[in-house]
Amino acid sequence: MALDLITLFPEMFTALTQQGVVSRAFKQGLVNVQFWNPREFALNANKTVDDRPYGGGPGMVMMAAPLAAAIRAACERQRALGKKPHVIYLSPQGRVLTQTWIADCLQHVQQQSNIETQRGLVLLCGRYEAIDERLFDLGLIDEELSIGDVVVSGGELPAMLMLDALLRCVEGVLNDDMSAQQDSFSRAVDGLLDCSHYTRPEKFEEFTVPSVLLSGDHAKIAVFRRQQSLLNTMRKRFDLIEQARAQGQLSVADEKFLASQMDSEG
Ligand code: 4GY
Repeated sequence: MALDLITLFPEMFTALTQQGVVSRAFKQGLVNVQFWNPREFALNANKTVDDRPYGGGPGMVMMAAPLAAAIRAACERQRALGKKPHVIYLSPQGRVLTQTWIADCLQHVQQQSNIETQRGLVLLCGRYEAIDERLFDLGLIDEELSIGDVVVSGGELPAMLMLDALLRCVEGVLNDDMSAQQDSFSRAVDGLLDCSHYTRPEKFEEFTVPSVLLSGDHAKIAVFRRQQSLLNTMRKRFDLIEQARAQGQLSVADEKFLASQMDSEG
């Protein structure tokens, strides 16, 4: 996988590349990563990358020229690696990131059927108030992506969040390659929340582990976990129940269980 990161703060990414499970993707060389600092593409002696907004108002705007040059250099490297560059700008104005987006993105970057169209990611991390609008006009940005309806001070944390979600889905990155597929929001659980989890001891303070989990009956355990998953989702994120239902992902048994719980919980 080829990755280019355009950022004024490349050191921030050590949180991703040097610690935790996802760092393995970098340490094992599964990701060919290159950082581009817009400052190195600044045209003047002071290495200026920001300026005051036309029309007045607070804050600064990232200048078009250094960013355009950085994006073009990153895309050139991607092409040299045989990838089709896909430039993503992280901003609150983008489409909101979902696990479905991650799964689709993974398909594009790992695509083997037509290697010519295998995507390489170029992530543009903004700072200050905004980037100059003409970067969009030039067609340099393929996709605008948001981590949610919240504003942070730069695109680095959103980019790291996106990369963490993406790279943990890559084969060989997690210890147990099942865990990436089974947790909350993955397609393997039909868009429902995860079930509850327990580990030793069997009794903690006044609470014991549900006995079915100690039974060794794997079919029974699967039913129990599915029901816990439905219950969790019903209580915490009812919108996801409705979404799963609309997509035909709830079985007759699921609906029966939900109806029984709705009766008892009101
Ligand atoms: N939310 N999702 C987000 C953000 C802040 C560009 C500098 C978000 O992705 N990015 O809040 N980014 C950036 C936006 C200018 C501040």
